[in-house]
Amino acid sequence: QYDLNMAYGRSTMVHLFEWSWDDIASECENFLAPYDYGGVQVSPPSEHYLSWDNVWWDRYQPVSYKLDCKKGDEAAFRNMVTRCNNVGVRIYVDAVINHMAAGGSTSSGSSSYDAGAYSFPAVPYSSWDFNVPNGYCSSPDGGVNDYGNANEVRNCNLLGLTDLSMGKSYVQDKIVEYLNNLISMGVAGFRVDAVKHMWPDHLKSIYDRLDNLDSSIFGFGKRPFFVQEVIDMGYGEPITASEYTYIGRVTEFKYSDKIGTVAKGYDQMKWLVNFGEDWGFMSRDYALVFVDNHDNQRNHGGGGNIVTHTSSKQYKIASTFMLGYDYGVTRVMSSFFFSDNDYGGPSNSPYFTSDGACNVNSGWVCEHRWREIRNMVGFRKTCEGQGVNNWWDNGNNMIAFSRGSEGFIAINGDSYQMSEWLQTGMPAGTYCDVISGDKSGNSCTGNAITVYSDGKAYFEISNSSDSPIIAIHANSKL
Ligand code: QV4
Ligand code: CA
Repeated sequence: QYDLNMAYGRSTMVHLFEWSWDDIASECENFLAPYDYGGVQVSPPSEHYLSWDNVWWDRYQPVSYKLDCKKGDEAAFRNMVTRCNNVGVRIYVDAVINHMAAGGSTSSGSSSYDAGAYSFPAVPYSSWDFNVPNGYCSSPDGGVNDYGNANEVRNCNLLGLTDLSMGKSYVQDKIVEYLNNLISMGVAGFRVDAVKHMWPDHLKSIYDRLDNLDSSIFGFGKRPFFVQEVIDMGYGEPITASEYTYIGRVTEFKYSDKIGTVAKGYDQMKWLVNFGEDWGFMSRDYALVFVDNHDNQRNHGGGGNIVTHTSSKQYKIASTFMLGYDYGVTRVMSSFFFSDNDYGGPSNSPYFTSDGACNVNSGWVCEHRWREIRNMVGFRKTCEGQGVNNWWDNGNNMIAFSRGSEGFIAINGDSYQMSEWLQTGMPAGTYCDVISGDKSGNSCTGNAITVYSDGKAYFEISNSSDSPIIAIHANSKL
């Protein structure tokens, strides 16, 4: 299912990576709803192996399907889903269903397990439910080593993680029970983890058996949304993203690599004129796109030219382009600061500065609160359904385009000042540039842009700005 089931006009989700359920509930109410975010991808809620040294990735090693993870228990999870839905913000659960834990003995809840013996009594799963002990994996050491062998990728243990026999109806029953339990609590859909490592027809039978979404929230007959994590960089592996697009959306990792390539200056911005299928990406109807994700921002999977919050100017160029342009479903990454790739993030809640950003001393980056990004989420909502028009570029790294006559954005990625009269396609009037400020009543806390009766406006963007972008839209008209 490809539709996000978001509230009217909303189309962007944010991944609040490693945020606690309580903090997400507050964020929905205080920030996401007022700034037009439509939903949140939350980290895996299932009970998991608990590392002693606070790594983030222990949550990708499930111990059971009880909702008892290190960022909150079931009561907190339910409370979050309800509070977010009440303000029109949807919850998408990161569903780790390909495997169970690789090792360890401590758990985030109270369940015991023995990964070495393929025993997870709290589900319950026993060794009969896994591929390796039953001879379905052909690699000598039971691991996924050869990405050129589709059987091995799907039937062996990814990173030593105990690989479930998803062809078994019992295993499918347990996964269906888990996902339906989440649906009954009001979640809107799923980010499905490690999809390359599962057979498309197994996933289809699971998806087909899921309940409709809660009709009191979503209306009648609504199906859960799926975005499936398949890292397909187009390098010729036998497993491709396209095998999964018939059952749900798929992460377009090439987008992340290419937008980073351009933002870093390794490719000219003028080529973004046809950013999408012409670049070898999947159809926009299936794609979920992002500038970076929790893995590729720390070299855990994917690779490519990735820009992150640590290069703020490049990151803002990439993010504002993504949110301004018309391709795919957009997901904003929200990170914590790290120097060690394994570090699991602050134990304290985020706290904020007077201008609404996260205080860097809190340890949380909160890219989703950066004015340039949050206001482009509003731009995207205003421009929903409008195509890209009035494209202009200087033959190099200055670009501009409109979304119908609802919005216009100009970006200066060159090393000299941009000073241009451009056709915006917008109705005449004075607009607030939502990159340099906010519309407040009838005034603008940033720069005002005048569109004349011929649709033209003057754009002056300094190359030395950390945010070399101007964006105006129908709802920023003064
Ligand atoms: C280690 C060795 C293995 C050995 C194993 C045996 O490296 O060779 O077989 O011990 O015990 C962690 C460690 C990893 C360790 C493993 C098992 O980093 O070194 O293996 O645990 O103990 C996240 C992290 C992983 C982490 C995993 C489980 O990124 O580092 O592994 O959680 O805790 C491919 C896939 C793609 C995947 C990507 C990372 O196609 O699907 O790799 N991405 C998703 C998630 C990702 C998550 C997983 C899948 C696994 O986005 O965050 O991995 O659920 O590209
Ligand atoms: Ca598998």
